[in-house]
Amino acid sequence: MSTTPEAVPLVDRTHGQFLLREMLRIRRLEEKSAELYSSMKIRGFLHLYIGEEAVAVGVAQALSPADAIIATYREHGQALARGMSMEAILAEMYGKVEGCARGRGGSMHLFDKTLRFFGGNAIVGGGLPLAIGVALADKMQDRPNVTCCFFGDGAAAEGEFHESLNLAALWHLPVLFVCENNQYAMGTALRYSHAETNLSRKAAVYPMDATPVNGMDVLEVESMARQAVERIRAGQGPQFLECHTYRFRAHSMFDAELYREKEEVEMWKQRDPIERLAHHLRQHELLTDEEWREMAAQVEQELDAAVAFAEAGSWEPVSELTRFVYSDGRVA
Ligand SMILES: Cc1ncc(C[n+]2csc(CCOP(=O)(O)OP(=O)(O)O)c2C)c(N)n1
Repeated sequence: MSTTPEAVPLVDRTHGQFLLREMLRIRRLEEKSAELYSSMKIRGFLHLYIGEEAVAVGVAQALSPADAIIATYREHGQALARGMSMEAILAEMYGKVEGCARGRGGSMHLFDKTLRFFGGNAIVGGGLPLAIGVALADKMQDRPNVTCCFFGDGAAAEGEFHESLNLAALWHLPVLFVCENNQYAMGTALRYSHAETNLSRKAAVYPMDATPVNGMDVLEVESMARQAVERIRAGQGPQFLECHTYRFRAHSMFDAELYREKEEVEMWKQRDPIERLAHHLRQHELLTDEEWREMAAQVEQELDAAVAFAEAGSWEPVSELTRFVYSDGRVA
């Protein structure tokens, strides 16, 4: 019997269903966030990750709790995949004290020191130099940790990208660069802002291992991320993954999406990472209809509980308003 990669189940039942559930949790949290935003429960900016779930979930599998993560403003998915609760995320977006940053950061600044999830960053490319600093600290103190930095294709056009990759390669830092190449920086397509649109090739000049990855396939992302992290732990220096992905929704809630054709969006929706994995698991009898329904119902329960938690949360009293504005001088 001939075996093609398609014909071989790449995961066992438990892990396959775990990956599917994780992606579904992100998808539903994001869809609910859009609803809550429209009803003005969530204010400020809101950038949704719908379509890109396989990247966060796949990469999260390769990291240990001691590793650090630095993300962008499109980071709800990474935070959830890292282990932050839906409650803490939603309460943060509501601006409630029970949020992961006491409601002071909001959607773009999810942060949890105990999870070593160091943001959520509103500045395009701003996470890259932070990742270099965290990784340098680990290296100088002989800790075997990896720092994983997520950023978009737009960030790869910033000066910080080049400075950070240069230092990571020069100092042989344990950084996993995860470029989420969804092809657009707000309304600017890659080809209008990058002379070299092959971002892996751009990274490889520093030099470091740079690998293109199908970011719509969670199994491929997990496998590539595991291999890259292994190489970092084996002392082979920084690694770069260019995950080709797509956001199904607009850049943020304020975006008329005039820069791309509906047909293009529809074409990418055919590659939906959740449907793709569900199909794969069904095909290999690793998921029944009953299990799929059960999973969806559990996610819905979790989401309802998180909304209730955020609704019931408290507002910071005005007397606390200037707290944390200046450091009290203690070293954390
Ligand atoms: C330094 C800086 N310049 C410009 C902006 C405005 N801005 C916000 S998001 C964005 C696009 C970034 O695109 P990309 O890095 O590809 O991430 P994506 O939104 O696609 O996830 C821009 C230009 C900003 N926040 N920071």
